[in-house]
Amino acid sequence: MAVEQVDLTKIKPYGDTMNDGMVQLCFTLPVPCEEEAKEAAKRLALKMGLEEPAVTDAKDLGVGYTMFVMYGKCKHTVDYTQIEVPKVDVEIMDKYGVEDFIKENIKRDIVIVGACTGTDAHTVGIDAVMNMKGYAGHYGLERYKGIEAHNLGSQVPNEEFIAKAIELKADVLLVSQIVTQKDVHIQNLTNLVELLEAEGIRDKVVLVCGGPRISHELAKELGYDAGFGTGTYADNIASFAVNEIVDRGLITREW
Ligand code: B12
Repeated sequence: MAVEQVDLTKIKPYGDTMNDGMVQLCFTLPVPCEEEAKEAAKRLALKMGLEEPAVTDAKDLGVGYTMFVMYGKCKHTVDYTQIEVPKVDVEIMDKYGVEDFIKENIKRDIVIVGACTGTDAHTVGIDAVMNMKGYAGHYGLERYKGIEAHNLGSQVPNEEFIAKAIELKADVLLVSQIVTQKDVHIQNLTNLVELLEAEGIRDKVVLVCGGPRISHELAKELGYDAGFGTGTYADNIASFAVNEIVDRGLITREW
């Protein structure tokens, strides 16, 4: 079978055949589950740019709401060759590489303090990158020689987080934000930067945030040194942090 050539200047979703544009989409409408609701869902999908929209599932949510699963053909394309995404630009080292780097270039233990802050109760993400056992075969920061890692858990108010960072003389602060409803993560992340600035310690720490809706671009916009999304391992964070400590001349702690 001949492999079809992809035109990277005009990519669209692939379902069964190249460029068929097939997508699956899920949304809820605030109307009871009846034929008119299905028709409304189709019209909405058409307005979104889906051709031949089909309702493949409509579930009555019981309180005058209906959830739809739709199929349709996307008529739009994207020029892949024009896409540039800002990413953390550092060579990723594994645990042993980071440990050697610390020994050779920093020559002291570094202190990393992490938490899921604000009202956010999701501990799994910060645990995955910090806990001894790690995540998906990658050990967490607690296991690294040369790193003193403190995981404060979840729902940690920014003030408490900063107080702990000062007490422990942290080199690196890790902030996890999972819930993004009504942009609560933006407000919380911004508030932390303001508080760090008010304490006069923003420039003395490496400040990193992460979570499934965090990108490096967003993190930079909010005043962080780096941001990481899904699929992050301790390796990524540690590689960035130790390089940043050296590049910014933070080897000798100033506080
Ligand atoms: C488990 C879970 C819960 C558990 C959390 C238990 C716990 N101890 O953590 C409980 C039941 C408490 C919960 C509650 C809620 N949840 Co919840 N939850 C989930 C769920 C199913 C899994 C999250 C998870 O553990 N992922 C696994 C980890 C490993 O992935 P991760 O968090 O992305 O972390 C990785 C990266 O993002 C990154 N990373 C994460 N943190 C950091 C930090 C740094 C510094 C760095 C560098 C990297 C990094 O590295 C990690 C490893 O690769 C998700 C849905 C889903 N499937 O993702 C919903 C989800 C996150 N929850 C959601 C919601 C809405 C809620 C509630 C508001 C529901 C409600 N109405 O009550 C509450 C909020 C409570 C609160 N105050 O925070 C939404 C969030 C939507 C949004 N974007 O805002 C999700 C996406 C579900 C959904 N589709 O609606 N939840």
